[in-house]
Amino acid sequence: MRERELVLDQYNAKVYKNRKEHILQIDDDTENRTITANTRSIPGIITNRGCCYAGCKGVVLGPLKDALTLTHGPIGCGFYSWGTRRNKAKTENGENFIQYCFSTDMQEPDIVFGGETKLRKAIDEAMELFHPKTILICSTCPVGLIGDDIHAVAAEAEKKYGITCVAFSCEGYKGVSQSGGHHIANNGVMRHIIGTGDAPVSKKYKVNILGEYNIGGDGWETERILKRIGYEVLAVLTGDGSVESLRNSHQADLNLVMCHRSINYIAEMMHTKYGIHWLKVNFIGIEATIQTLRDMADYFGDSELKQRTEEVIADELAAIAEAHTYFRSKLEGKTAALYVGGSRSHHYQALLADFGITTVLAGYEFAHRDDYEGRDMLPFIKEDADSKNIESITVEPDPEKFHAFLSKEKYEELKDKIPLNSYKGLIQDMKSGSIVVDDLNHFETEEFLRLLKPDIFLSGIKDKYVLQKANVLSRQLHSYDYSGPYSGFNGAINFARDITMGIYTPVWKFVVPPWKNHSTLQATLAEVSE
Ligand code: CFM
Ligand code: HCA
Repeated sequence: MRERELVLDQYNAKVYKNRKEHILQIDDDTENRTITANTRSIPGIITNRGCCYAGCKGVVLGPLKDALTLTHGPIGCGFYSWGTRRNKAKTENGENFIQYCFSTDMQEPDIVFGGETKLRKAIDEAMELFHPKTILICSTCPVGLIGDDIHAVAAEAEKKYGITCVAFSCEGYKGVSQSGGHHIANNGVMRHIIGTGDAPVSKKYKVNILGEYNIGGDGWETERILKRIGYEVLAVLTGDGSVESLRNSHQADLNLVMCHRSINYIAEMMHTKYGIHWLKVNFIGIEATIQTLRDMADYFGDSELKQRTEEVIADELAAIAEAHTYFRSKLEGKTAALYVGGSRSHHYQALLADFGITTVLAGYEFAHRDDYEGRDMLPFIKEDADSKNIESITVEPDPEKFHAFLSKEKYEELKDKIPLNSYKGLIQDMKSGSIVVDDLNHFETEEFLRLLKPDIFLSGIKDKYVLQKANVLSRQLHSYDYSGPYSGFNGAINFARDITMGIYTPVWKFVVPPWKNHSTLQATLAEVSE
């Protein structure tokens, strides 16, 4: 039996029926590579998924440094999303709210009698203390259940203070994971922020970076390389990003899409509304970064830019050559398992391959089928009650601001050469025999560890203890275990150094858990008095 069947066979009939659709073992049959994704987790199973509020507030909106993001709900939601995602930001124009946690701290009486008064008061207090130009309100579960009209309160605040105030109905229970929250955030940013500015931009090669959240400084490393070549980065969505820069982002010539899962909605809407094409990029991995830089140069089609691109690539490669060879000699032949929320489980396979590491298992917490199978299959995704619950907005071409950089003919010529308005799926890049799992749970993690014996397991805080207890090297691919950046040329070396340190310092193998030596189930009987 193959590994997939060995794991699935342990489930009862009902769970088996569900999970068999979410686990795939890649074989040579290229026809049969479909998977079920973006559906509800099985109650009682230990999943690593988060909620809709986490996707909206924590992921997409949280990094916007000049916006005061106010969590309307009990304090736990705001507290948990306070600084845990490592999206770094530098203060600009004196404004940077991301180190704060703003919450209405709802209590029982607010749930019973309504929380709008408290929300209004919180906005007044925020204005008095911080004078923000933008306030973003994010709802948590109870707000949706009691029906507070946060959108009306936001409209009032805009009038009262002359600011931008946008409300997001991203109650945690909406959708099946963080993914619904990404979509809700994309809709609000598109409706209320993008394209509302008119600051003049003059430079050639104007790009936005979409889906780069500057975890561990990744975005800074990417921008450094782009600037060396001569690109002007108008806005980053949303790592170290600002509402101010998003307002003017509609003037770009090209949108670079790093994490498509969290932001493909905006990329597509900006294409329709402003004519801006988007290019799927990957700055994780040496070869991937080189490919992306060449794709970008092909898009602009300028010979000077192409030459400058090659010069920078050669220079950056020379600077890391020695370290690359050294770490490759240490890591070649190792195997890895990757389990993160979305895009990273795909992106990091390129970086691992740079050092000769093979991926034997990869999975996403909340990706959709197109992330696994490629964007071409989008029309075949069937909507269900959960996905219909998340609003999809449509936009029209803007008569004044529409400005396609490529002619129709040029687009047709380029689209088969570079990933324009498209992306491949993770399954398409995985080797025969490897395993793909959607919404991997802790039971399956333990079982696949036993069967596949990967040298490294890259995932997150919720399962790292499972891995460490199994004596397997775990690195957190969400937070980078407080290291980074891992993007671009220098980032690749940082990553290889961290992995090498872990592999050659196998501390967990030397720790003997106390229950292996003696029984830890000890108790004393209380004396019974007569
Ligand atoms: Fe995109 Fe991300 Fe990811 Fe994501 Fe996330 Fe993240 Fe992630 Mo954690 S936006 S899908 S919702 S690349 S927070 S920066 S690490 S699960 S793989
Ligand atoms: C989230 C954020 C998270 C969690 C990380 C983890 C992040 O999904 O709400 O589970 O280790 O990257 O901070 O994905």
